[in-house]
Amino acid sequence: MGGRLRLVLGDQLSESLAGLRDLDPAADTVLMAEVAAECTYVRHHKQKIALVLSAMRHFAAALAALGTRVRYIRLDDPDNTGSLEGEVLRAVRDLRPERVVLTHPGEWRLLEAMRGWEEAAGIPVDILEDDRFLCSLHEFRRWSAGQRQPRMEFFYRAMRASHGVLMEGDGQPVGGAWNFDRENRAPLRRLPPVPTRPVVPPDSITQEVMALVERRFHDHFGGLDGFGWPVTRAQAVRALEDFVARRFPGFGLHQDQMASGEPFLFHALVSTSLNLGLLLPWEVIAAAEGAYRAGHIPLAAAEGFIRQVLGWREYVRGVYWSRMPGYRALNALAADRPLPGFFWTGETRMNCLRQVVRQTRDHAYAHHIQRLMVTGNFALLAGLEPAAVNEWYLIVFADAYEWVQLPNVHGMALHADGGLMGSKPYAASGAYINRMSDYCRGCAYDVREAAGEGACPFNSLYWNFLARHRDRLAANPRMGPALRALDTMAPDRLGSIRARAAEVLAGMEGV
Ligand code: FAD
Ligand code: DLZ
Ligand code: SF4
Repeated sequence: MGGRLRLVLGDQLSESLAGLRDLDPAADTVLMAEVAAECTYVRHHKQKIALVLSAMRHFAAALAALGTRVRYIRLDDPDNTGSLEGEVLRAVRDLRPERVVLTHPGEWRLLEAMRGWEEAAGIPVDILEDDRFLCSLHEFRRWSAGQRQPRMEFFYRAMRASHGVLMEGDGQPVGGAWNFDRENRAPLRRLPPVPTRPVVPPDSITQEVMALVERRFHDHFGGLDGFGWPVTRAQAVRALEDFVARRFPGFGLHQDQMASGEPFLFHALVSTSLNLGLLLPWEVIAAAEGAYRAGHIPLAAAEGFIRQVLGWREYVRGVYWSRMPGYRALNALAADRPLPGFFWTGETRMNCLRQVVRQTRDHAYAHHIQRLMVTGNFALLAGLEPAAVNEWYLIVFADAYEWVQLPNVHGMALHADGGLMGSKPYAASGAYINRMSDYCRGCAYDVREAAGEGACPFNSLYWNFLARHRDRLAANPRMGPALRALDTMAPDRLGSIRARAAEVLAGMEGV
């Protein structure tokens, strides 16, 4: 054939993708391949596999409708080799292209594999930069090299200024401050009616994929009932519009809250579409800034949301690519306990964990504070082994890819990087969960108690965590108030709390 073979991965579904630019429809072929290796390198939630494969099929059909030649390999094609490398080599053999064009993948394991493809294929393989982000990896490295500690807040301010987002003409942030987070931390009191989540009814392509997933991956975590993620760009754009119109006004105030039976609250539900490439981050940021400037939402809501997309999302990607592969192996707190079974079953008397695990099983979704302060906080306090916790997070969420999952879990939630990302561990007792949710009201444990059989496990584990890591944490001025509270506790009291923690840890499967 000559021309170029252009591989598009399952999370590279953007028409503007670097690897699709300057495409010659007469000579080039786009390769997209559903392969067992990508569906099973961890045992992804069924909804994640269905989402990726359905979105891939829709994207391939849209490309073909534009006149692009697409070689689409289905999972159940009898000749499917089972791996991306196998499919690239098979296509090179069949089509004899001059070169292979790839766009930088989102996971380190795949980039490592791709580096060997040139030799295996015997033709040049170009790996192009993935420029669907606002900060290139090169820019991130340059920025972080100039920082004593590469903290997100300073990165975010630099991004606001350089991209002119929520800025006044004189170079000052709109509203006179960079951060309005205080206004976004209201405790849960009375919840106003929550607008329903927009569900995209599965079309025939999605239904076919769902049946395939049930057949091939029936023993993977989670269920497919109620699958409603956008699988095309048009659906993703509509879902973003729906968020801006109906849920954005409540986003800021309720951002950190958790409520039984309300898995989605006022959240945007755009991470699956952003991470697949159906939406691009600057579109989402422009929609948020536009809603504020039109007077539709308060500044605190717009700023809080933009900080997540322009700040956190870009920052964690920079951390991932500048620190891998060593990052994943760090274990600063020497955590080594196995993951308890209730992370999969939800069978625990701790109502907060039961609610979050069950909603994750049903929807492949939990919002930020549930991920950080319920499952993440428990894993931190109980000293669960980072590798097992990371794998759980990569499996259970529909939006999980290692570039975004790993820094959030390893760095933010587990503090396994020793404080590179978070200035202090996000360790909290049951009091935090009680303030931000209604979970404790329906719990078998007493959130006011730290010692004794019926005491909330988060409380004893919290004090035990502080005592266990006291020397390390003492070096951190932000831990001062918590450590002072620990130090002024009567020794008997601390002894009975730590005895309760030991009981919880010893019988963790039954807590
Ligand atoms: P909203 O709350 O409405 O936020 C809007 C958008 O901001 C999100 O869609 C997302 O793109 C971005 N965002 C918000 N926080 C972060 C963050 N910390 N890092 C990166 N982007 C952010 N996000 C993922 O996309 N994939 C993951 O695998 C993932 N794992 C996480 C694990 C832990 C322990 C924690 C604390 C956070 C994790 N996040 C992850 C970030 C965040 O929880 C999700 O992006 C968010 O819950 C997705 O739901 P939403 O679209 O309704 O987000
Ligand atoms: C997540 C995923 C799944 C489940 N399946 C495929 C697939 O069959 N083919 C493919 O090209 N990509 C898939 N993906 C997305 C990749 O795993 C993703 O591109 C890498 O993890 C890099 O982010
Ligand atoms: Fe969770 Fe403790 Fe509250 Fe129960 S009492 S819901 S375990 S924080």
